Amino acid sequence: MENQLPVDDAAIYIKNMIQSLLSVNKIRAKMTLMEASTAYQPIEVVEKVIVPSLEQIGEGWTMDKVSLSQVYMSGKICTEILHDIMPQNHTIRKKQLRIAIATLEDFHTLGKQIVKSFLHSSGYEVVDYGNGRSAGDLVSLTIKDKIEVLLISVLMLPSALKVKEVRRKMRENQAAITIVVGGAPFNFDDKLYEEVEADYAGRTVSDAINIIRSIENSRGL
Ligand code: B12
Repeated sequence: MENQLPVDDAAIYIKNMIQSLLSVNKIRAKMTLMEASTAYQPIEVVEKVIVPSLEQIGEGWTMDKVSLSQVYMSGKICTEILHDIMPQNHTIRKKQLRIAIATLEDFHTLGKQIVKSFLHSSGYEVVDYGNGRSAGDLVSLTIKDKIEVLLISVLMLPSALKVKEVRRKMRENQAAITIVVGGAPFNFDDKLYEEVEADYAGRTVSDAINIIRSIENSRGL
């Protein structure tokens, strides 16, 4: 009888993805994601392959095993090939909240791009305020555009702490906008979102979608 060990597909895809990204091989990275797409739903490809691969590359960088240019190219390649795994069909919901997304004093853009793309494919229109925005900018834009839910993506702790400034400026302007945060600092510390006075924190794309649905439900939409 053959004695085959169960193969952990995700681990194989991650290994291939990391090798492709570190050798700046966009075609191989794309092929790895396409292969993973035959086994997983698009959201799972993100959570089980893209995010862990980049996390390991980030760890490699902190241990001096990976250069910053490799980190940069890895993020760039993932951003470029993301489109290929995204579901293309979507219908725009008729009644919906006015939602915006941005990175706050932070230029890690991929998480924001992914959350926006998946919300879009779930039928939500999301205004994109771009990257590296200041607290003041975000507050004036959300007030001007009558935004009801502001999604903030940050990957660095100093940026995460700036969310408190967004809340303070909103309060000064009597703006009752729901703030949803996500990104590594909030995953490391599950009380941080309360400290910075956000309303919700999500760890994944699925969390982002579920949070929006629950805000909609609470408002009878
Ligand atoms: C790629 C990368 C870069 C690229 C970014 C390219 C780009 N266009 O995005 C480049 C090279 C530019 C870069 C630069 C820097 N980086 Co960098 N980078 C990374 C790395 C390796 C991957 C990040 C990533 O794209 N992950 C994949 C995405 C999909 O995951 P994600 O953003 O977490 O998003 C998921 C969830 O968090 C969630 N989510 C995200 N946002 C939101 C929002 C909401 C509302 C919700 C609900 C959910 C949600 O959904 C997403 C999908 O699951 C991380 C390592 C890591 N552990 O994350 C380091 C990392 C974030 N970088 C780090 C650092 C220090 C830097 C630099 C300061 C380095 C330097 N000396 O210059 C600069 C700072 C740049 C700046 N001012 O913003 C540190 C941060 C440490 C800290 N705690 O502060 C990390 C953790 C690396 C490390 N291990 O030390 N980086």
